[in-house]
Amino acid sequence: MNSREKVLDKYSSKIYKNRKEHVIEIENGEPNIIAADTRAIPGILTNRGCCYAGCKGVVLGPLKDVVQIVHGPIGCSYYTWGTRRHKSKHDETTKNFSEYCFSTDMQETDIVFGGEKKLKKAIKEAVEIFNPACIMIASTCPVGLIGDDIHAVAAEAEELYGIKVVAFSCEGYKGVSQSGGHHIANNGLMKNIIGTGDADHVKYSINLLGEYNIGGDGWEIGRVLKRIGYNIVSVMTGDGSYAEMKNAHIADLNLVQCHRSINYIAEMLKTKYGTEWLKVNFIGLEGIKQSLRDVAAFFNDPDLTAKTEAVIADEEDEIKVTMSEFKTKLEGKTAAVYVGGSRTHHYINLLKSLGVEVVLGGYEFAHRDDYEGRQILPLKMDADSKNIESITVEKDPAKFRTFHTPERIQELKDAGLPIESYEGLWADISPDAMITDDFNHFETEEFIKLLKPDIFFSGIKDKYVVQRSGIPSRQLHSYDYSGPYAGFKGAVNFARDVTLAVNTPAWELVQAPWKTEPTLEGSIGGME
Ligand code: CFM
Ligand code: HCA
Repeated sequence: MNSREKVLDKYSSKIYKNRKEHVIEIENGEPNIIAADTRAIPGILTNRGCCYAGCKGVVLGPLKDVVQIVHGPIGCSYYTWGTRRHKSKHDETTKNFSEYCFSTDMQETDIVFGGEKKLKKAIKEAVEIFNPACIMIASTCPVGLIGDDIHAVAAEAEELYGIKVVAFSCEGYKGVSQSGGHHIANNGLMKNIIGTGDADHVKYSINLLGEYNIGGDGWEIGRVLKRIGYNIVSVMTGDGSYAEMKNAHIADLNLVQCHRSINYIAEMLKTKYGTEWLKVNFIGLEGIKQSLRDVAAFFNDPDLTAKTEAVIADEEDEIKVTMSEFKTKLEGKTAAVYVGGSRTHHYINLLKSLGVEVVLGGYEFAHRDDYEGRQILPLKMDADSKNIESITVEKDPAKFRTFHTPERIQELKDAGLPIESYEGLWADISPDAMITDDFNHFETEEFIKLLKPDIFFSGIKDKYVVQRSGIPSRQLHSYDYSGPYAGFKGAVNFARDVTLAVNTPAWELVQAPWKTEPTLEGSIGGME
């Protein structure tokens, strides 16, 4: 039996039937079909989050000048209070409410008698104390169950206070993971905020989409882009703001880092305002250099192109020696990489450049296109995906503006520019890697025993499970309070943290429980 069969063999036939579609081997780089974006098996200890986490926690959360009121129990509010490390700073013109946690703190009585009154009161209080230009309301599970009309409350408050108030029905139970929440957030931002500003167009202007400034990533990417001469209109949504986002429609080009969470806005901006989008990856030197060159190729201005090459040479020169020193300490190591919906792929080139091979990997909630590439879209919708609203937008004749003619865009696409396209994980993962979609704790432990990676990159939910088996873990969600990891300087931080982790002698002293005690045998998934 190979490793895949050994792990799947422990499942009852019902669970086996489900999981065998999600656990696959890459055979000599051949593209494989994988089951993704389907329901997790109840009780299986998935690492996924919920729809509310994807909407409020991920996409809306970093909008610093917005008072974001969670309508629900305090636990849900607390969960999205700073834990994701999306850093932000205020400036002379933009307020920053990120340090606060706004919640209606629903109690049993609100569930029985309805929570709308409490929500109205919370909005009033927020307006009186903070005077924000925009309030967002995010629902949690009980709100959907009892039927509070948060959209009516938002409309009434907008009228009453003369500010923007937008409600998001992102109850945790909607969809199969946080991915549905990304989509709901994208729809709400597009319908209510993007395009409502009146700023004038500036030269070489871009929006940075799907960059959430975890550990300061967005700041490092922004530093390099500004050095070259680009004007960043808005970042969605890391250190982002309502004030900036209103004007996102004026940019010449959209750069998309995490396509999983924001491809909907990228597509809608193209349809409504004519803005093309380009897939970028600012993680890892190969990724950064390629992305900067692609952006320069899009603008095709000799000065910008020359500046791009000069900045690349200068930034690379600064980190070259340090990176190669770290490489000598990492060369030949193997890694497991399991993150949400796009980072696993984004980090492969950085790890490869340090001589580290990914032998085990996957995503929590990616869709098939994140594994196989965007060309496989559209995918057949199932009942769960149909439950998430998909909106269509129309061309806005007054604001529609294209940077290039359709013929020129076709030429650029033919020349290999990733305009409106992205490759999947298959394009870069090692030809012998083992892949698990919606990985669970059982599979994590089993594959660790079988494949013994030197380091495991994932999140807080399995970090200590991994470390108990004597393998160092680095969190690729929060960066374990380090970072930035993006950009040239970020690559050095990453290489340093990984080198320290892998070469710490303490890990050799940890005895994995299964090395000293018999482990429980049996099948997972109950009786047949
Ligand atoms: Fe995009 Fe993200 Fe990710 Fe994601 Fe996330 Fe995140 Fe992530 Mo945690 S938006 S899909 S929902 S890159 S919060 S910043 S680290 S799981 S891989
Ligand atoms: C989320 C947020 C999360 C969790 C990270 C983790 C993040 O899914 O709600 O499990 O360690 O990046 O903060 O993905």
